[in-house]
Amino acid sequence: ELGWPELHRIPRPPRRLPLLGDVLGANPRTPVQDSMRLARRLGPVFRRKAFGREIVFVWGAEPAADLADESRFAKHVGLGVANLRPVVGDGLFTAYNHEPNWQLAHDILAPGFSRTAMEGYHRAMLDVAARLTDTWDGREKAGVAVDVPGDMTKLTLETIARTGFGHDFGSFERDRPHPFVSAMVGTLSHAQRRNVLPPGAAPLMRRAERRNAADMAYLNRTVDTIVAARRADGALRGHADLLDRMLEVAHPETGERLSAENIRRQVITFLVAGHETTSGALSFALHYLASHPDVLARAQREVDQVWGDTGEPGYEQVAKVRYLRRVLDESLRLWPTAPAFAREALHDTLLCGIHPMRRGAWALVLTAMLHRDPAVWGPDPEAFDPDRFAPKAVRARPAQVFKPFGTGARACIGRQFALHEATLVLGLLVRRYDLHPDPGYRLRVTERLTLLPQGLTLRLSRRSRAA
Ligand code: MNH
Repeated sequence: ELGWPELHRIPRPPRRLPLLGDVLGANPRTPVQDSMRLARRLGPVFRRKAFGREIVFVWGAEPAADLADESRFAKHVGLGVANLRPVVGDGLFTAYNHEPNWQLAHDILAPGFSRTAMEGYHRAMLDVAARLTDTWDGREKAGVAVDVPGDMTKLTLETIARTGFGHDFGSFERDRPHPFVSAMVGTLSHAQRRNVLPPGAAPLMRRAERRNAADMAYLNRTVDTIVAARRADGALRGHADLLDRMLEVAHPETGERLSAENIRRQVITFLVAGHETTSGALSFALHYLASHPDVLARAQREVDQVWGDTGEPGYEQVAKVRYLRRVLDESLRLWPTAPAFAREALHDTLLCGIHPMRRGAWALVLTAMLHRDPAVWGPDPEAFDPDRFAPKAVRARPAQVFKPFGTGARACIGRQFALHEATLVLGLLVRRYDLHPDPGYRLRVTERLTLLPQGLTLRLSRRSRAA
């Protein structure tokens, strides 16, 4: 039993063949987009046999708001998240709510995302962005298109590595992704495949499992090197970065510290969680800017005005490009790059007063559809329109309908970090370049637990202003 005593009342797709069930017609590479198609047919609460088992999906604004009630629901660690446990165990993202290392690490690391801490990362973020614009200047001069998701991944990996751990992967000096990225992508895709395949398929996966073990070993080795270098270096940084906090800071009340094993898990967690989703967010935003010249022009006017034509924007100036922030929000509305999160009942309860759930029963919130509920976003939710995030429009909407960073105590700890980094980089890019899409490009979305615009390339031209 799934803990949903009246599951039969929840709509599901019509059965096709007795054996294949709902699996037929589902593409294992695109579980999220397949679920989005089904959502449109089946309504705000539905179920499907998706990942080798029956899952309840929720995307209507009302049931999603209900699941955000922290007195009745909490994060559920399942599916893709649970499949990452062999790599990151009780690291912050994958810890079960009851595991003591969650609260311990949360309390120790949260100050690493305070305003003061963020101000301290600004310089390093500018330096990494300058490596990107150096690279893009070269492409522009050569008249070559840029690989947007590839370059955004380099940028965000270098940013989290540098600001969090004082480490340089040298991504911009490489033609191919750093082996750390390949190993990470390998483990993420593997986790997704394990979701999609029925349990009986395990023997077919033996080679893939071996590969995955090698990828995991590589991730661990990389992290051990980073930690060893910091320990050897010995210089105190005054808790200026995440690694320093992990190694030096004791819990303010209990005096407890993170174990060496847990630090390893946290470093991988932050290197992975800290770059893949932000890279996607930047890539989708660049896609929408390039394909909406009026939006791009307005963002350029704003950045020129608020930051000036040249010079580096200060920390304070980043939050002031309000329109550009709306562009980012609107991109995250349409393609929340962490496309779903799971919620479980803390005790027996009714979802929306009608669907009984037993304690432990869970549902998957399909964020990309929550962000398209016509009852909230109007008759044309597919239209890209940053003005949906103008203050007046936001005030007119109910709470709990925009959830790209999840919800509650287990929501994204890196939210401000991601927003600062992404707004800064988008501002620097639109100030410097006009963006020209490939006229033949149609947005297609790759899924590997996170979302990315597949094969997005752009041509650049330097704007005439000096910037
Ligand atoms: Mn992030 C949790 C989305 C950037 C580190 N992140 C989450 C969750 C979502 C999410 C959704 C909640 C998942 C769940 O409920 O199961 N995160 C994003 C998006 C971006 C992002 C869309 C960028 C855009 N995240 C970042 C960055 C970092 C980071 C940057 C680190 C620097 N995120 C985390 C961690 C968690 C998390 C750590 C787990 C927090 C917890 O459970 O306490």
